Amino acid sequence: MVLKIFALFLLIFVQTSFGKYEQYQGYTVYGVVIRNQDDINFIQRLQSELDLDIWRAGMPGARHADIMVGPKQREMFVKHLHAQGMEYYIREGNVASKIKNFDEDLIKWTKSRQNVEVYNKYARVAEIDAYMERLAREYPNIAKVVTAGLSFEGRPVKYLKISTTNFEDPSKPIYFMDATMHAREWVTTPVALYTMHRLVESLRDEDRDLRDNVDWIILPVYNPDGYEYSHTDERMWRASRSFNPEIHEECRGVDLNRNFDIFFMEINASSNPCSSLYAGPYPFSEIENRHARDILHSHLDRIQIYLNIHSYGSYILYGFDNATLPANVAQIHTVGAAMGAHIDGSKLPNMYDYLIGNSRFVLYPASGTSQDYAQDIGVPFSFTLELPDMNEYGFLVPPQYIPQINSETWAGIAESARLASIFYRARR
Ligand SMILES: *[C@@H]1O[C@H](CO)[C@@H](O)[C@H](O)[C@H]1NC(C)=O
Ligand SMILES: CC(=O)N[C@H]1CO[C@H](CO)[C@@H](O)[C@@H]1O
Repeated sequence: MVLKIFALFLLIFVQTSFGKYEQYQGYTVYGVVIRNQDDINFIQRLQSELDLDIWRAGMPGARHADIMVGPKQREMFVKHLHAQGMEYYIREGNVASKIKNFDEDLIKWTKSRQNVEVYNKYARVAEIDAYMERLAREYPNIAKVVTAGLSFEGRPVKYLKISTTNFEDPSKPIYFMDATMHAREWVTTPVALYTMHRLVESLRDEDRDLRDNVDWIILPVYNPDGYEYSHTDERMWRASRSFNPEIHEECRGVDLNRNFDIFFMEINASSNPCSSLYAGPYPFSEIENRHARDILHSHLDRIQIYLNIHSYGSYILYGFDNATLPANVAQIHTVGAAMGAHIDGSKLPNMYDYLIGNSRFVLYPASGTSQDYAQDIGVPFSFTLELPDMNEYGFLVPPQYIPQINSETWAGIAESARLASIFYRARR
């Protein structure tokens, strides 16, 4: 009997772990050389036609596109590329084994080390929340945990407020950053946690101005449902996990970065509930986005920078996606370029330089993004930050690189906070 139950457990275990990789069996990641804007538009059209998963959009002369293609779409995909005369190569022959290797290496790495700090690994939501609670307990005069509300599946969405003056000094600008809006972009959360660490636990003398003169709102896991799901079930999950059987009986989730109330569904988002770019039934249908909207609006008079952290591609992007530049674009570009230069100044050799510019022209047009929404409602500096993939790992950045990405990105964040503070004081 006991043996039977054990065998059953084993069977279930084998089946679920098998299934976890099986869903990516036969999936390939293609590198595609992007020559010009026509190529970008062409890829965008292919994406909606074949429902491709674009990992990186690419940029003429600077970045190839990375596109994940399923076994059923492969033939059509390659045929279209040939017809367009585009050059391509296979970047990842088998996504299933790539993810399996990543998981196995991660387990080995975790076992071989003890007490890895929460900001130096891919921690789960419970451990991340516990870290913020600990900071608030140990540093009650500067750190406070706030629960914005619940996620669709009922997880608390928590963020940390950092202030030496209890958020009561109007002469200070607020820096609002969030991470892991897209579930699979795991490497973004450590950057948010490391920022807390540097400001609260391990402040250096040269950074004292950042804690004394700026208030911080740091939301490390924007989309906890999707993030947990990408750990347990589907590593390449991107969207939220909301479910409405009246819209679709099976497909779940909305692309949170297409669901804000700006240019909603105007520019190349999807109305197909099964697409990973589904914009949702209406703007702000997603509760996680309503939380971020509430944070933005309740501190709008003082939020000077909004930083929406993604992975990957090494880009710093700003609005608007309708091809109109914000009125203060010169200042925005100055801050973005300084951030990029500071990151570049501390990155590893042979890594891409950051590219800085308007999101539509540098990357691709998208509607309903939080970056555009924040800019439009009056946040002076609203950026999308795309972290590096260390040149070849895509979303599967090995944890060994987390400390490097944390420290180089912190250099950029610190600089952007300083510059934005100067502009904030000048505005008053
Ligand atoms: C683009 O959007 C911005 C922000 O809402 C707006 O100010 C601008 O007029 C729009 N441009 C066009 C061409 O519609
Ligand atoms: C820039 C871009 O890709 N635009 C596309 C958006 O979708 C329409 C309709 O599918 C295309 O015609 C555009 O080329």
